[in-house]
Amino acid sequence: MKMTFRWYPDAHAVDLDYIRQIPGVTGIVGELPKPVGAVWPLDEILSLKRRVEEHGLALEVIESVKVHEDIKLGLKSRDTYIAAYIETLQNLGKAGIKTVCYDFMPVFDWMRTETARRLPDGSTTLAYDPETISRTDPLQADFALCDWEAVYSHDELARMFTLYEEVGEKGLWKNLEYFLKAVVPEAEKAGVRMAMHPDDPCWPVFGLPRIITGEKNIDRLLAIVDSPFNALTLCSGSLGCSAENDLPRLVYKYASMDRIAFGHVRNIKRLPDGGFEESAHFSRAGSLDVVAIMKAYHDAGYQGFLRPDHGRMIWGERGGAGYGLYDRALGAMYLSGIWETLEKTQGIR
Ligand code: DNO
Repeated sequence: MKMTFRWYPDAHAVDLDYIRQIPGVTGIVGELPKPVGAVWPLDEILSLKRRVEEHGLALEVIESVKVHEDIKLGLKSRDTYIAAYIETLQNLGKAGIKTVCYDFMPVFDWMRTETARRLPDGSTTLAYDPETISRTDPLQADFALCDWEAVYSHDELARMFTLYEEVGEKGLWKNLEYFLKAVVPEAEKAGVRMAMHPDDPCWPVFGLPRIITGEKNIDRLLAIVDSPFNALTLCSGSLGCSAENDLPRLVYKYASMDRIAFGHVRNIKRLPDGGFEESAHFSRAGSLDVVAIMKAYHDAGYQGFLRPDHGRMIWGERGGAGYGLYDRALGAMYLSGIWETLEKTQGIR
């Protein structure tokens, strides 16, 4: 297992030198702030890599290369965007990047209704309230409610909602298959593992289809192209929104098959109304058994990348929702501590 940390090169950027001071973290999960669908030029990738390396860290994973909506919708223009995607993967491969995280969620990426819910200990966290979602019209929404980039105009959004109605779940699977069959063989040649991030939360939101939601569908995804280059970013918090997803079992199953290239490990607290809030990584703080999840990675002999996931805002820190330094650093230490314990107590009775 190689411990990494997500870093955004933007206004909320956490200082790379601070990340380097977190024991056990050696790698950065980075990205270029490019418009969706644009080719990432090799020189810009190389300069990002250099910037990270100048701080004593390695650029290990790219999170993420977003998939253009026309690909997910299966529009004619998709072939142009697929060609651009492949070119980006080739450039990443040339720069020595081995893993790319991506997702196939229509329109929105991860969705929350609050970015600063106060917890009893005074920290604030991200939360999802199903009632807020059910009374929100996404076309009229106050987008501050949702943590996604409001990159679309009202008219574009309305158009996409209509198109997705026609596409439905069935069409989305077909479009995913088309994408993977075109991209995975090229990713393989470029030496880059495609690591699909599950839908977050793992159910349809605002009536838009979502398909990477649990074991049956993950099996189906992996069968589309049966290759270690068609792999997963196994995100415990996203799949953990549903109690039906038994995380330690899923981690063990897919890691043993060598189909996890990247792991996001965090905890969430499922609430009785079907919503959830993001808790500290510590098992007792939420609904997931983080020790059992780490043990599953360990017992399956996991060699890939792992990162702590969203953090709460603690100690008065201000920063990008879920992506401050302090609580994620605590998460990294907690995960590394569990890992070290697993390593050192192997065989000890
Ligand atoms: C949220 C992240 C996601 C992830 C994308 C991958 O915190 O895990 O935004 O990066 O879904 O494309």
